[in-house]
Amino acid sequence: MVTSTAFPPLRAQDQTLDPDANALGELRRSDDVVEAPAELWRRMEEDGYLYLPGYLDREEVFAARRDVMTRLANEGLVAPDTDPMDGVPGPAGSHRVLDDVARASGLLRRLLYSGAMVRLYERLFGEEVRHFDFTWLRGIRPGRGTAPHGDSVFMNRGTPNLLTAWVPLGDVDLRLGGLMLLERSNQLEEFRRGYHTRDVDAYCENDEEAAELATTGRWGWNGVVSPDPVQLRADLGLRWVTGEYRAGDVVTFPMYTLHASLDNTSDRVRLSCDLRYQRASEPVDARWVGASPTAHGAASKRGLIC
Ligand SMILES: O=C(O)CCC(=O)C(=O)O
Repeated sequence: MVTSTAFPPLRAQDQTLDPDANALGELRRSDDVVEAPAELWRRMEEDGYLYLPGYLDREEVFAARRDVMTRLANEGLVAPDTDPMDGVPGPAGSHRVLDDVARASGLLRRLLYSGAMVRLYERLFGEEVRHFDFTWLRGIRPGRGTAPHGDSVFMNRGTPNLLTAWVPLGDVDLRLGGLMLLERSNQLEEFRRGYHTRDVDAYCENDEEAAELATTGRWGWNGVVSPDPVQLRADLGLRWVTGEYRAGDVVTFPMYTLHASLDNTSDRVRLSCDLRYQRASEPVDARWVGASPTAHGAASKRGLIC
């Protein structure tokens, strides 16, 4: 076995990732071609993602981090009597997505939705762009990271040409645990025809739980492609790719790339956000736009005859 020497043992969903060089690798950087959209698209299609280290201004990222962490300290998600920049976990154990905090932070909104970020997506799409108004701001406490999934199943009611940006709000080392992607999984045709056509907010009208699924925010299915990142990778014969991220890095990928995150094996909160850009001229998934997006709430549920 040729072991990937770049990494110590890495954990995801409480499992140790296979360290074989055919199973685990480092992200390919594309900061060298960031001004060249044709080459960016070629790599995005080939690898399933673009990794742009140092794309954003580090000081602007840290300013947004301080603002957000201070707000999290007020909520008890970060320990109140510590330097909020350290991200020491507080007494509130919630894992909720912090869209309301993102909305309240002008510094974060400016970082994500103006300047260099907008320029990146205008360059990629070659025309005017828009973003979802919902921001998946995450304060991941020590423990499991995010389970493997594609973004399609959460946001496939608009254009298929949707891009996610994953932005670490601070340096995210391998213990804090950042994004991992299944390289080339965007190319899996059988997933396009199956998994990626599903919708976490759809339910079968003849399901015995239909009334509950229609009227509450409860999900019939959580969108996870597999709870087991080791088996999933082995079944597909692809590689997980990941790395140590620094404030200023951006990873962007289509909604067909399967991804997850490493477990947080540190004693700190990992702060990051994921957000979405698309062409302004293309249809948008109504769940994620407006002053109060309906998100996965009752108003977003769709009954199907199945
Ligand atoms: O940051 C994470 O843990 C998950 C990120 C993610 O799922 C995404 O960017 O779509």
